[in-house]
Amino acid sequence: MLLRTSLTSPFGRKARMGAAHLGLAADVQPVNANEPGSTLADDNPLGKMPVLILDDGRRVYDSRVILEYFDMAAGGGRILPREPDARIAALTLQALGDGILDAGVLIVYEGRFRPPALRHEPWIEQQRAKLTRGLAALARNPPDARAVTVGTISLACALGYIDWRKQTDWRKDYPALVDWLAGFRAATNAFDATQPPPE
Ligand SMILES: N[C@@H](CCC(=O)N[C@@H](CS)C(=O)NCC(=O)O)C(=O)O
Repeated sequence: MLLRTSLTSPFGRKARMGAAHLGLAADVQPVNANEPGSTLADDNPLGKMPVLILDDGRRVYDSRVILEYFDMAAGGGRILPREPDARIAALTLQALGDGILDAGVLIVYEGRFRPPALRHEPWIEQQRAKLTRGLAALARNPPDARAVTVGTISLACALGYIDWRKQTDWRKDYPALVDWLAGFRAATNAFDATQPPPE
């Protein structure tokens, strides 16, 4: 299988982390998201990474569906619990982690793609508020760090991305999440195995 993603994409990291945790990393070869002569939109009309390209040519996106695919490939019930309450909790946590990431990515894109004269600070603040409200809610009630699920994978990717982009000093503001990440890294080597390369 090919995983079309940059190594710095936090959503791509979700997929890489899932593969690493499930022992599938050797079967999943990351390929550059933006190869010359072929755009991401050839594989995903939304033009977003990651895209998983199966051996039979099928394209699987987005990161949530890729994680579900990996879970099935690894026998099922591994990172996507089968028990209904645990499953909904994991999926809801994933939605929160992904939403924090969406807000963080949109803040970056505001600076990258919008001319300075057109930047709208209140809109950036609105995204930042989603990010900090999300982290604050998680710090008040941290999930079980030992349960490696689509939800905790997404949260770990969100914390790693905010570390990299320095969008908020979450280590100072939310010490419960520092402990949480230490617990998650003790539960799986997938976080350390998927660190993005230095820029
Ligand atoms: N919901 C998607 C989000 C993917 C996403 O936003 N990826 C970013 C890179 S981190 C991207 O490809 N952005 C390009 C764009 O939005 O045009 C997923 O979970 O895979």
